[in-house]
Amino acid sequence: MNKFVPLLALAGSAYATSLSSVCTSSRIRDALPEDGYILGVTFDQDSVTANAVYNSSHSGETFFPDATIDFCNVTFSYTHTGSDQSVIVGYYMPSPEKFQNRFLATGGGAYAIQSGSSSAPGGVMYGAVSGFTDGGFGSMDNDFDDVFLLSNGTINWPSVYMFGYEAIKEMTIIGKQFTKNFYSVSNSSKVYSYYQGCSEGGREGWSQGQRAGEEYDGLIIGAPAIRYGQQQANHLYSNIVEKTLDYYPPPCELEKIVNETIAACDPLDGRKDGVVSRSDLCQLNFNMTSIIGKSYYCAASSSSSLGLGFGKRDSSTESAQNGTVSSQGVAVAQKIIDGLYDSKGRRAYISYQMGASFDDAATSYDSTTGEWGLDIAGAGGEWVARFLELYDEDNLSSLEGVTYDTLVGWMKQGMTRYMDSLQTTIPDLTEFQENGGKIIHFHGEQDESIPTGSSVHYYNSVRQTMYPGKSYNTSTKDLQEWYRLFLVPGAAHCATNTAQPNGPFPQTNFEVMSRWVEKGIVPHTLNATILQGEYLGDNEQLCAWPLRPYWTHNGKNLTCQYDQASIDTFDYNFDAYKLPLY
Ligand SMILES: *[C@@H]1O[C@H](CO)[C@@H](O)[C@H](O)[C@H]1NC(C)=O
Ligand SMILES: *[C@@H]1O[C@H](CO)[C@@H](O)[C@H](O)[C@H]1NC(C)=O
Ligand SMILES: *[C@@H]1O[C@H](CO)[C@@H](O)[C@H](O)[C@H]1NC(C)=O
Ligand SMILES: *[C@@H]1O[C@H](CO)[C@@H](O)[C@H](O)[C@H]1NC(C)=O
Ligand SMILES: *[C@@H]1O[C@H](CO)[C@@H](O)[C@H](O)[C@H]1NC(C)=O
Ligand SMILES: *[C@@H]1O[C@H](CO)[C@@H](O)[C@H](O)[C@H]1NC(C)=O
Ligand SMILES: *[C@@H]1O[C@H](CO)[C@@H](O)[C@H](O)[C@H]1NC(C)=O
Ligand SMILES: *[C@@H]1O[C@H](CO)[C@@H](O)[C@H](O)[C@H]1NC(C)=O
Ligand SMILES: *[C@@H]1O[C@H](CO)[C@@H](O)[C@H](O)[C@H]1NC(C)=O
Ligand SMILES: *[C@@H]1O[C@H](CO)[C@@H](O)[C@H](O)[C@H]1NC(C)=O
Ligand SMILES: *[C@@H]1O[C@H](CO)[C@@H](O)[C@H](O)[C@H]1NC(C)=O
Ligand SMILES: [Ca+2]
Repeated sequence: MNKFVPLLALAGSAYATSLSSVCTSSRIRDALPEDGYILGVTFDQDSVTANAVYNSSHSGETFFPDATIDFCNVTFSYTHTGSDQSVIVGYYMPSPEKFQNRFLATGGGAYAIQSGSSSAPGGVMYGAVSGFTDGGFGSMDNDFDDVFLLSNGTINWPSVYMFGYEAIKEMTIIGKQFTKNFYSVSNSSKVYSYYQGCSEGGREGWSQGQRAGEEYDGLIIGAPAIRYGQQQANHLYSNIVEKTLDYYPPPCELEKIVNETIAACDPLDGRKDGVVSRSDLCQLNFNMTSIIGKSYYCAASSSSSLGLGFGKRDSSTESAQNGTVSSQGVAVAQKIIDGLYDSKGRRAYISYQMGASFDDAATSYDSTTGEWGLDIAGAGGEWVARFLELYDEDNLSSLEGVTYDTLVGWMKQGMTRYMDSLQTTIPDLTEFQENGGKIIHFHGEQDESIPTGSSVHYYNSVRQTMYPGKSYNTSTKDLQEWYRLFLVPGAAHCATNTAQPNGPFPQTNFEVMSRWVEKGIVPHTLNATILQGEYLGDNEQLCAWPLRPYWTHNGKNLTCQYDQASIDTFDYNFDAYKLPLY
């Protein structure tokens, strides 16, 4: 063995040389696909940038394990004939020695179409070229909502379709050929093609599965912001509940309701670990009215939160809150959990699972009156003001006159206007499936921004559309051959949950997916890791829907059980619409 040591050492320095020698703009220009490789697309040779990046360290990430990586950072732009909008794409290229014939497309969050610098490392560390795009929005710093209106009343429709699905599709088609050229992979050799993203990034993943099925071998989709017309407006539902019931709970009261719900429902899954792994059993067995009268206290604090998703607040300062949970507070919480019905009692949408935090319901304190009042959730407010009413505004100024029926109307308007761009619920994935593609779809069971049931409902829509006439169990079995859904116990929106720190998170999805696609190793359960708290680093497996987790032997033994009553709590009849809501 000894004689190989110098060779390995040599390889180490030769390796650094090889990355810098290939990471040049002239080599990048030579590797660009030819103009017209996609009809109407012309590359701007002068736009090419390339720089080698060494020892780039990433730790504490949710979607990939810790890693230190080297890569060639490439950007270039292209135009569509007849349009002067140039589109910038970015690719992180692993050094040739580390390249594993893989390409990974990545997406964004909220109204950002990309989160390249935080998502792309998750491919590079597995030997994949990782790509992202600015969508043609002017720069990587511009989001979709910055360019959506040409002026009040005038929609920039090309930006809608680019955000909807087109930009990522082009970035992938270009990126796959560019990858082959860059590493001199013969055209007949396979470069495995993947997508990974969460929230808006999850919606973008579905946009690809639904409309570019032949381009991908594997899609890793987290908590997707699909059913966009409903999803975005739904951020206003909690505020409309407060307004309708005329009660604006102090945030501490809602936090207490959440804490008590977690405490009561934690053991229902057979393991007392502070994690509500069975929000379905919580819904079936726990009545929040039992919280009425419990005292709460929160010290004065200043807080700020930012996230991948929607519905997060700006920083704020809150005074100390001290009181007892009121019947009105519980009524607001219960009505939020119930989800949106119109005035005729027909279901229009769904809500978060019990135990999730009530972010959309946050109220604001008026120091002159000493009372808590309405604080319109920005994500919902912007959706209605900008994308429905077409004003260049970030928010609604009031909810005056707004009822549950108004909200249903907004949902219908959004769904109809953006049915072929943003709605992203086409349930026929035949092309993707026939191409041999695999899907890992996951969703935090305590997501506070995109209802967990939204993913379950789409899974069922695909099952019923792809396997009509087959029984529930048979169609589920057939679907699971290539598309598997995993609910993540206790997890928040595309993130771990500080209120339930012992919950697992599926951090190694790329590894699991590449083993499924390239080696046929089926993820019967999904690999996950506890990423905080006293069990940090512990491994845990997640059950594949419709099986539900349950612990036996004093919480030591995980079983994935079939429980009809639990499954039924995730079954929705959206009878407020005449059209099917997929
Ligand atoms: C990267 O880190 C390794 C180990 O710390 C070091 O030997 C190497 O010189 C670094 N490379 C560069 C280009 O900084
Ligand atoms: C990659 O290149 C772009 C364009 O030059 C630059 O803005 C970005 O900071 C670079 N990223 C890294 C990690 O070097
Ligand atoms: C767009 O509409 C908003 C809200 O009415 C108004 O404040 C703004 O001045 C308008 N912008 C332009 C360019 O007319
Ligand atoms: C590979 O395919 C691309 C796109 O069709 C083409 O431009 C290129 O010439 C091909 N390369 C080889 C070596 O055949
Ligand atoms: C809720 O529980 C958390 C611990 O998870 C604690 O920090 C917080 O103070 C509790 N809030 C209330 C209102 O009791
Ligand atoms: C909870 O209990 C209250 C009071 O007993 C009752 O009115 C209500 O219907 C119950 N709610 C549910 C969801 O069972
Ligand atoms: C909260 O209010 C109750 C009753 O008004 C009082 O007894 C208690 O000391 C207060 N707690 C704090 C921490 O202020
Ligand atoms: C949206 O506007 C309303 C009414 O002015 C306000 O209460 C709320 O704080 C605003 N939300 C954001 C995120 O700016
Ligand atoms: C469906 O499969 C589950 C086990 O996965 C079984 O418990 C259940 O009885 C089956 N249902 C029917 C209708 O066969
Ligand atoms: C599963 O996760 C553990 C950490 O919890 C990790 O060490 C292991 O490599 C992962 N396995 C796969 C196949 O990704
Ligand atoms: C866990 O369950 C399996 C069968 O499901 C059994 O073989 C194993 O012994 C159990 N482990 C413990 C610790 O009881
Ligand atoms: Ca538990």
